[in-house]
Amino acid sequence: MDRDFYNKQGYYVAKQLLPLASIESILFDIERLLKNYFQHRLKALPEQQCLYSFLKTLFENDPVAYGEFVKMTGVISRLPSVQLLQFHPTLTLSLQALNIQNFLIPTGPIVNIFAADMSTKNNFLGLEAHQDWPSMQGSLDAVIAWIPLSNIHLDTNPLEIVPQSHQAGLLAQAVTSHHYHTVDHYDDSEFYPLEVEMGDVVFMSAFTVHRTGKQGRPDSLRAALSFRYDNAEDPFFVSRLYPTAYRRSVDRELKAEHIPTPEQVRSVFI
Ligand SMILES: O=C(O)CCC(=O)C(=O)O
Repeated sequence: MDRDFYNKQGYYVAKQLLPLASIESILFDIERLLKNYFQHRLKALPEQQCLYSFLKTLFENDPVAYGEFVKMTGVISRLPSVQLLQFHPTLTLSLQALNIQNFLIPTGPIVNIFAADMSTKNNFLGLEAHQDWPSMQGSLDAVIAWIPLSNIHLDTNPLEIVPQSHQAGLLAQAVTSHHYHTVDHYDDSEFYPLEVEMGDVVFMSAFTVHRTGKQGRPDSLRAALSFRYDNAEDPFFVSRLYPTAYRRSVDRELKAEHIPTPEQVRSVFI
């Protein structure tokens, strides 16, 4: 970790910080989730059994199921392998190098999966330029660890950041379809795309402006996780009693009527 670079530029790319086995086990778990859902919906499996092929076949054969899965990528953040990675020693040591000895987690991991040939005109799956701080509102030195789950090139929707943009502090943002985006602060030439490989970690300030690059080649898929950490020792954070913009809520409405039936419940206890 080069703390001076991070402080000045608002980001730092740590090469090969995480073991590939951890990333591979996450991919395996995501594929398993998708495979089960896929089989349930289409009653068959695609020829090639990989994340891209599950998603592409769903996209082409059952757009409703595809849309449901895309909306539900949050389920991935509930995987133990994903949750565990958040506390990997090399990540916590890097946080210490950024002067975060004790942290709080404002929200669970965020998952972003994009495939250029599965985006529609009205449905670019990536995120427009934004800062993460408004969706956290925690410590001033909050850190984002962005973790590629695939090798990401310039033409596979890379993460694009604006170096030094954290120094501008909180920028005006608009809210569109549940996401923030910064309004007209930077033009395209100021965004810097990051080419990264599995095992690399991009650390960035919660104030660093970033977005998903729109350059996506067909037949490719890129996936990434984003972990967020607040510094529990930041006086600005402590004095406000450790706030987070994320809310926990329980849906008290039953999601469907008349299920599960008593027979369905009994069937799992045979
Ligand atoms: O993965 C990406 O392209 C963008 C992720 C992002 O902006 C976020 O999680 O805040």
